[in-house]
Amino acid sequence: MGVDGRIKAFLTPKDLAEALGVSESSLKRWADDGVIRVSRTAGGHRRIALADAVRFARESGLQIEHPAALGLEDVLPARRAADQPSAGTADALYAAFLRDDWRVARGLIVSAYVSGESVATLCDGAMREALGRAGELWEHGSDGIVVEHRAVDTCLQALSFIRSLIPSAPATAPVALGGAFAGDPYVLPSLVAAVVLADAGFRDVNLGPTMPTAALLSAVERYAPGLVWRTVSVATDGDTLRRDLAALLERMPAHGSIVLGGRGVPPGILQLPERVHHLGSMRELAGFARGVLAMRVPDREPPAGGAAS
Ligand code: B12
Repeated sequence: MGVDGRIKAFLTPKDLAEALGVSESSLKRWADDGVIRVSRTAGGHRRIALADAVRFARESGLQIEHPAALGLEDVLPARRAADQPSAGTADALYAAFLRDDWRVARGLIVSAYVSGESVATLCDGAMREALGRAGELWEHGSDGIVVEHRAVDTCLQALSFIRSLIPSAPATAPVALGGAFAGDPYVLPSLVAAVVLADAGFRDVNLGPTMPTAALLSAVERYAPGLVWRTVSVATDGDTLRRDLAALLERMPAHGSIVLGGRGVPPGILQLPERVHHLGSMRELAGFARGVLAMRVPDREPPAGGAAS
């Protein structure tokens, strides 16, 4: 993922205390009180998984002041004055895209997440806006296309890194799987949906861009998902879309839902089958996912073949 090998998968209480600028004794107390999840080494020393440390920072509102203590200095670099989000994260991100300062751009996205912003808000907001501005450059020449492609790659790196910071859902959690409509080359919407759903507590299976109906049906058989997402970023006619959704519904486990979204969904699409929901944003997806999980009676057995994250 372009991140060097110094990132620490497990931290000592001292590392985390230093990163957060708090005392080691406070940190050990929080660990012993169960506020931070810890494991013990064979010798009885406390160890904190990086994902649990980041979750604690997000939930407590404590800032990671010294990322180097976690080995994250490459991902959360010190920002230059011009990159401070005073002018707004979207402006700073767009400026970093323009000069292909991918470290700063990746740092802005990862920092916003680590500081407590949700993946959905980040993607519907700053990331979408900055990409939208980069997307207007292609008409003005080849350099614009270079900026756009580099910006997408930087977002992929940042999202993959954020995904690695999300603790794995338990084997009893339902699977969410999905991908983009056949012929749709856009990679980010499906990845964002996967990260949003992983963050909500699903086991995510992202099948990426241009996913034909037949292949998605095989995946539904294999993973028995509780939720399927379909991203549609290129103009697609309503009848083709409805046929795809009807075929998927036939193979879905009982009570499973399908969510549909993206700029290529025909405006005002009607007559969607029951259990198919057209959502307008990643924030709506996050809310829908939380609702599904809250209503769910937990499985006694993990679904067969569910090999997700
Ligand atoms: C990156 C990009 C590309 C890249 C994609 C690279 C890749 N492999 O992914 C490439 C180079 C392939 C590309 C090609 C083209 N592109 Co283009 N592209 C973009 C750009 C800059 C970003 C798109 C993106 O990934 N955004 C990030 C995602 C996460 O955001 P989003 O798509 O807006 O989705 C949000 C919501 O719709 C929703 N959502 C999306 N999916 C889903 C799914 C679910 C389930 C839910 C709940 C929500 C949801 O949540 C998201 C976050 O808020 C946009 C700019 C823009 N304003 O969108 C132009 C843009 C979409 N492209 C455009 C154009 C014109 C093209 C080309 C025709 C250019 C050309 N002449 O070659 C081709 C067409 C390709 C094709 N086959 O259709 C136009 C479309 C104009 C229009 N009215 O349709 C745009 C708007 C740029 C512009 N202003 O001109 N593009």
